[in-house]
Amino acid sequence: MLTKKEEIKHGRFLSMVLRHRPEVLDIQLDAQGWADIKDLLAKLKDYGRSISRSDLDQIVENNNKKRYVISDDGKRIRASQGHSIDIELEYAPMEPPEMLYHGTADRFLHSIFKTGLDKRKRHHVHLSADLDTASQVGKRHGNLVILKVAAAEMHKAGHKFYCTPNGVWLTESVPVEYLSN
Ligand code: HQG
Repeated sequence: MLTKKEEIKHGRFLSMVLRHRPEVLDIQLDAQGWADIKDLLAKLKDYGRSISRSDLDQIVENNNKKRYVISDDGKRIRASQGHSIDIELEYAPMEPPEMLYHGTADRFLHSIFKTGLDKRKRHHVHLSADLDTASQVGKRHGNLVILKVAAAEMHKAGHKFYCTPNGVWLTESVPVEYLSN
């Protein structure tokens, strides 16, 4: 069993590898972002960060945002969202709720209300279904501001939305006219 602290430490490293820099461990992700678990565990060992399969299951299960999923056959793992590398998560488009929220920092507002929300380094703009989550996300950046996104209206106008297994809503960008605070 890993301690909570070890879980978080290994989880952070896993996020870095599965979302941004698989080359650090010399692992291959497939086109949908999946890594072979046996290979991953072997490469972690070579890297000096050896964990067992049950440690990995513990990290996946206990992760505070359920950031990773294991495939149904138990052989592969991927991050559910948040990638900067070029992979295709292949979520089916879904109808969003009337309103979604985006937590950000006040210093970004000027720019956001000029050009809308864009995905920056990630693949999508991340939106939350509830205010609580949006405030956690936004506080990471500074003085919290929560923006409302008229998601149903955007959807009607043809914008696609995706919902990850851990409940994060994704979309390509949010034009200014759908934003309010
Ligand atoms: C801002 C974490 C200026 C945007 C969280 C945000 C989330 C603009 C920042 C997930 C802008 C990007 C994603 C514009 C967007 N002008 N600033 N036009 N458009 N921005 O971290 O949404 O822990 O890439 O408001 O919990 O904060 O990684 O995105 O403040 O779920 O699993 O640019 O990351 O999850 O920041 O967070 P981020 P985010 P993990």
